[in-house]
Amino acid sequence: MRLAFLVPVATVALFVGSCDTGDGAVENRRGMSGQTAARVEPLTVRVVETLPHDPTAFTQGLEMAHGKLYESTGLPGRSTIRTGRPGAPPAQRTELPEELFAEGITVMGPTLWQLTWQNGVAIERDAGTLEELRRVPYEGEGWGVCHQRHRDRLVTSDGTSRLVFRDTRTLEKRGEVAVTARGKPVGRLNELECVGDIVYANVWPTDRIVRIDAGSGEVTGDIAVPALLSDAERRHADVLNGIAAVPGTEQFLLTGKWWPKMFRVSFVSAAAGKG
Ligand SMILES: [Ca+2]
Repeated sequence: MRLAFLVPVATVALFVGSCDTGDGAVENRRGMSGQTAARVEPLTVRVVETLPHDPTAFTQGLEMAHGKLYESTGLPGRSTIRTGRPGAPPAQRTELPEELFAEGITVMGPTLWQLTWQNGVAIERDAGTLEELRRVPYEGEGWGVCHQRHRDRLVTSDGTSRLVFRDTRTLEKRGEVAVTARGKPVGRLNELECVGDIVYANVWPTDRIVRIDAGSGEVTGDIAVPALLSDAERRHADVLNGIAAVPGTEQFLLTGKWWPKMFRVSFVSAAAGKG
């Protein structure tokens, strides 16, 4: 179901539009729980730099660490882990066994975790050599993962509207939070990025990224990513999926599955983006 899912731009626009009140100004209101839902800030992206990206990479995980970009790609027989300078051909690259469908990644200092979609395992690797160190059983589907270093836990997604917190060594579940925007569940959370207590999540299969308060699960920002690829580029590409914070900045790298480009962007208020 996640393969080659091409969404016409108009469909995406309708999907995103249905999540908003129309004019971008979202009022507080009571959610299904009866509690006052938090305000959701409408955001867009400002492109700072356009970089090349491997159009054969079915991007499932993207993260910067050790001054390098780490990327995980999926599909059976085509799954890889690669690292290098952003925009340059990978300096290192490792293929996964044909039966594994790779998903999200996160770097934890000297090691990294790479999830698999439905193979029931997560792979721990040496972050320097990308060599596989061990496999750990993983219950359910693996989609996105990121590391909240200051809380010593992993945050994972599984295509639902929940984020699961896990032990950084065993991957055992330690808790979870339901993700809601204005009191309503936000499902299909995919690639993740941890920035302090904020978790950014791509919403599959849309051009939407949500900014989530990981403590409450409330969406505090809704990023409607505009069409970054030309119509011709988009015809050969799949969905937006890949968000990596650029350390020391407030910028992010964004790309997608089979996208020929990657973009260094800032998230800005949707009102400012129109100016
Ligand atoms: Ca990421």
